[in-house]
Amino acid sequence: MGRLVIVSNRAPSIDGSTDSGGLVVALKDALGKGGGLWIGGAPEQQEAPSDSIVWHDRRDFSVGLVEWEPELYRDFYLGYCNSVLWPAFHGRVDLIDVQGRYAEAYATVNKRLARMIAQNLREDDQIWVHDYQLIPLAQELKALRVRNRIGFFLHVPLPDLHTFMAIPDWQNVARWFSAYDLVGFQTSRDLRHMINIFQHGLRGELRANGNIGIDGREVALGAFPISIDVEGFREFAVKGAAGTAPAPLPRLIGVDRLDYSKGLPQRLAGYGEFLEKYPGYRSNVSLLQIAPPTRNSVNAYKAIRAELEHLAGRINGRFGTVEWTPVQYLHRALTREELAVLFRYSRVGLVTPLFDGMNLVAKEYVAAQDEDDPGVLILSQFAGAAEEMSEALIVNPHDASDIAETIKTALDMPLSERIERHDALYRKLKKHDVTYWTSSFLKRLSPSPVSVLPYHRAI
Ligand code: ADQ
Repeated sequence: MGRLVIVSNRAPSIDGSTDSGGLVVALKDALGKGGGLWIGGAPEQQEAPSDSIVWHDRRDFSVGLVEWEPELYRDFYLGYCNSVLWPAFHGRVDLIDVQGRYAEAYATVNKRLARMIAQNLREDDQIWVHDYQLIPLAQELKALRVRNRIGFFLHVPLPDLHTFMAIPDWQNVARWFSAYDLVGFQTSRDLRHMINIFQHGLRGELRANGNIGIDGREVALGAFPISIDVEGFREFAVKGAAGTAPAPLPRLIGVDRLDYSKGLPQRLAGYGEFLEKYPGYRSNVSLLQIAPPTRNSVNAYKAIRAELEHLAGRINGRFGTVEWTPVQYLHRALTREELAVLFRYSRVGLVTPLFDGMNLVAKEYVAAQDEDDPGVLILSQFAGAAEEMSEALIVNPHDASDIAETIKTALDMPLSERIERHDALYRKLKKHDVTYWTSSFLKRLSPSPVSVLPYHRAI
């Protein structure tokens, strides 16, 4: 069997120091077999950008770092990726910012990256490309006559056809997807959207086996819901809680990157309505919202931060007392160990995105609970996680009254029902952890067919 070659916008650490995140843990085993490679952007500028990969050999696999000129990277990452594709894929077409140089930078980065990757491939390597920053990579690799199997996984949601059509040159974007051998999505919702986009945009023909025929070749498609390292995260929670005191009041917790797709203002509005409607809970419950900033220089992100701070201040001003602060708001990242304990000691997990590929916080919250006294997960119907986690309390994140009533239901829920719901959620989670995700994707990607054409190393 050939090597596994992972390609993502960001590479993992070259010394393994930040491996505790699910993806690296999950892929380590597959990468370890036969000297796998993980190619991605350097975490910070180290050397002058060049058109070759700088290799670092870890014990388990090799990390290949690439660097870009800062201006090019800005137009690629903050520009096309996060001011065109991210808003479009999250249904916020009003936030799409179309600038010619953004699309150019996106094309340039993917083309140059393909050239660098091609120089390092062996004939039987399998390539697994991750996420919306790198959609054109297969097309670019194939243009260099790379014949390896190439799979793609989209971590974010894929919108419906009409939303997708708001992307300038959307048929071209659809064509990039069609160059892969396998395209994986978080949910069957996204998978249906892809089929529809292929059928209407590229005259794709759905085959009996679920694949799509486009331009004389077949693309395999599938839903592969991503998950977490359930055991690892649970262990953090159990160990951490042993040396930490529980929260003084029943606590609601929200943990999200500060992003407009996460529904944070709507969540606070729901919590405000809950306190308004049920005064008996005032001084008897608290909300901890942890939201580290991302993509600070994009205007839409500055706006969401200002809005959230304003809303939290308003709720605290309206309901707070000298002894009690209704909303505690932390604007920074915490370690996974710290998060796990906070989840375990929170009676309610609030996960209410307006649109989300999966949402790993929902899974982390469930994994961290004490099975004898578990908290309750409130989950948006628009998070990919809602497809699997039906025993959570499912809400419409746009409806403040729904959120308010559901918070009350969660806080009042008897222990027996909490245990029953948690048990069902946890059992599914344990079975479908991140290792299951990796292996089911890779199983679909292999077996790599014997190359029909002789392999040419691209120069
Ligand atoms: P994200 O949009 O980043 O990921 P999510 O799935 O919730 O969303 O993952 C966030 C991760 O960051 C979680 O592991 C969470 O614990 C961590 N995190 C959040 N706030 C933190 C904080 N303050 N301190 C430390 N850690 C924090 C994208 C897609 C999702 C998809 C994932 C994985 O948008 O829909 O689920 O990729 O495919």
